[in-house]
Amino acid sequence: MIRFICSAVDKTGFPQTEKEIVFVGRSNVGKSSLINALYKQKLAYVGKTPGKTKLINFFDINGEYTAVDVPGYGYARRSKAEAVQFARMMDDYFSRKELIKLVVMIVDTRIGLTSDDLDMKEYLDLHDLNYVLAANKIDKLSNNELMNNKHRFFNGYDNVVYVSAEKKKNLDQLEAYIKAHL
Ligand SMILES: Nc1nc2c(ncn2[C@@H]2O[C@H](COP(=O)(O)OP(=O)(O)O)[C@@H](O)[C@H]2O)c(=O)[nH]1
Ligand SMILES: [Mg+2]
Repeated sequence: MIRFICSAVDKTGFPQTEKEIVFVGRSNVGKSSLINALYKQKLAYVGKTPGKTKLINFFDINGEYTAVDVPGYGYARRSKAEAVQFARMMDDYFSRKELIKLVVMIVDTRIGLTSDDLDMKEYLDLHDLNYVLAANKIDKLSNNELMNNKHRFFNGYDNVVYVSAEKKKNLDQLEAYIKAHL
């Protein structure tokens, strides 16, 4: 059974868990869609307004692990205060390092890693966190384009799964990757 545990804005609200798999990504990359597709239910809000979710959401996945949905990054924050609050929330969350088994970083297969994605990757490397790239929206590419983009954008990475949240493609590969890191 998959169950919503709670939402939190800071570490005072984080639940006690054992193993976490966290989903990160630029706003609009399809993070909510991917979470919903992977767990076959509407856990995350698929929205038209980028950056709407400002909470960290925790879900219990069959008692096996906790899936964590953190707010999207890389859109212009309304204010400095908002940006500072976001950074603090991320730092608070990622300080739970020993619980975090894998970070699923969702990127757009059509554009590869943007500078915001590279900042995120650097942050993960700095904190020594395991991550897998979920290169999403492959349904928007022809086979030939996909082959070219794999080569152009993802050549240096051995930890990539190419998926489509919308068409539910290769989600079993992502699931296997997650299971292997629990
Ligand atoms: N074609 C296509 N569209 C997608 C895919 N995943 C998400 N989208 C669309 O991209 C937009 C943003 O999706 P959402 O899940 O809200 O992204 P989030 O901001 O990262 O949570 C929505 O219009 C989705 O329908 C995908 O795999 N393929
Ligand atoms: Mg979302």
